[in-house]
Amino acid sequence: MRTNTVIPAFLTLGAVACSSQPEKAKTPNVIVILADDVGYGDLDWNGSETVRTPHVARMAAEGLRLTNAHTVAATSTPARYGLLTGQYPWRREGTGIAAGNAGMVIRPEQYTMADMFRSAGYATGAVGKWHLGLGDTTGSQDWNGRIAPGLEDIGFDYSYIMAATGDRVPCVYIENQRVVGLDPADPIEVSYTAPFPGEPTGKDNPELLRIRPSMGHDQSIVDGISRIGYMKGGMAARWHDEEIADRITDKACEFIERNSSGPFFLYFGTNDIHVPRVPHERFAGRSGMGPRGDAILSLDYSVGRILSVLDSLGIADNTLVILSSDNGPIVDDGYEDRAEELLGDHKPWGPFLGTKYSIYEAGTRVPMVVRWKGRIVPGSSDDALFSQIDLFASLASLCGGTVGPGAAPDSRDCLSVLLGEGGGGRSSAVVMNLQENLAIISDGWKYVAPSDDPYTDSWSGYLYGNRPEARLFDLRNDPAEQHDVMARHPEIAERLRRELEAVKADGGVWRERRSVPEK
Ligand code: NG6
Ligand code: CA
Repeated sequence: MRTNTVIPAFLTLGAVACSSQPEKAKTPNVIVILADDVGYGDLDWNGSETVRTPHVARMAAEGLRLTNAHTVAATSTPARYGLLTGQYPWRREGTGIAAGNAGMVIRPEQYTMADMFRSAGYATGAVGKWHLGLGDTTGSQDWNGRIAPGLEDIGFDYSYIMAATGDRVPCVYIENQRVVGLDPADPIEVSYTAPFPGEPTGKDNPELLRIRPSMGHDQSIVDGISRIGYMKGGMAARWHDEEIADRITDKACEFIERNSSGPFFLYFGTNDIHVPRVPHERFAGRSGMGPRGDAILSLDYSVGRILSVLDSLGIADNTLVILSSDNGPIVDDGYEDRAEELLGDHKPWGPFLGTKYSIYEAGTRVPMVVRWKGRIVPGSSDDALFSQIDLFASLASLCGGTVGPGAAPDSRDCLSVLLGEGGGGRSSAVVMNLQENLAIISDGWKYVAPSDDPYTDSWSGYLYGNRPEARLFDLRNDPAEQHDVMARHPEIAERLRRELEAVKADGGVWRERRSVPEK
């Protein structure tokens, strides 16, 4: 149900002006801010009292909250794959959590959201966390030259990225497919199979660490933190964790400034609040919740910078800004950062069960705030079902981009929901957990397909939520998924099971994209 607080007078006036002076509306700039591992309850986007995120709160007050929005997967790579290609990741092999030296998960033959924006004449940029592979095949990248294929080949004119995650090597920034600040006399080597002889690791040299791992994360040491994977060399190019948020936010803002005459599309993946959580000293110790809470403050700062650069350039009323997360929250994700101990009353998962990795709601139900000044009614909200997979077709519809046959096969045009104009949303959405088990959500019901994978992780205790039997949850009356109502509503379960089978049978293969028009 859609709720609007006030309909501002300028919206009505705008409509009158449009009808008396027919003029083709300028298509808006679009910014997608995709935060990392931020849960439904992690931001003050709906009056949270346990965390203060004033910039996010402002964005929500000036825009729309989609309170039933899902990412397509409970981990990063498949969620991002779905968002940028409009294809469910479980249709493709090799879309699971990518190593830092993975080859391109999205193949250059595929038509991406960036291609779609290019087809509409947009300048396109990707800044921040990437985690969708680079180069042709795993391990084949030339980290010391031009890393190709890369983002230019899938529609991005500009890129300034971290190859994978904060906790995976190589720990360097890559601008337009070249490592930034690399000294040719100190080349980079990367391996995910064997350590480099003589190079310290977290496992063998814990005395060199400033943060200790709690699980894994004991390979190469970069900036005093041991990571997943091994790297050698490239000392001058290595990032400092405290500076990541500032660096990538600067680059996002610079892209906006360079392209302020528009139209532009910016995909901004924050590093916050993924592990290792090492926010700048401006935020360290400020949340009272330790580094995880401090990283939320850092994320809020980045959101604020983006909003304020739009204001200062005078383009806020011509820019659609979407803030969401790639997957649900996790408290201990592998470093001893006291996140569990300092959580207090804060509930990263909101009213839902599970965490990142889980088939339960908290795995994929994420915050989503949409702001477009002068177009979206301030302070509005909608609980219509929305999936990030629909951003592709919805934004294409908004911007006049081409979605050719075979492109974005799972994406549906839900623009009216995205803009707070109602319309009901999609009839069902498929979500996936770490083990690639599926659930389908439809009309307030959730059918979880049976799986022999573990219910919990024996090592970490993570609640994956797999069960050998199928289950049905009534999300409207039982949002925390406490009661399996399969026995009470077998006919509803059967309807959803069939719907899931139909989605799986439909659009199973991706086809080559149409030729992408030159800009
Ligand atoms: C896991 C990592 C976790 C995180 C995750 C990917 C360990 C023990 N855990 O394998 O720390 O990096 O992968 O997170 O190594 S994601 O948000 O990018 O999907
Ligand atoms: Ca993530």
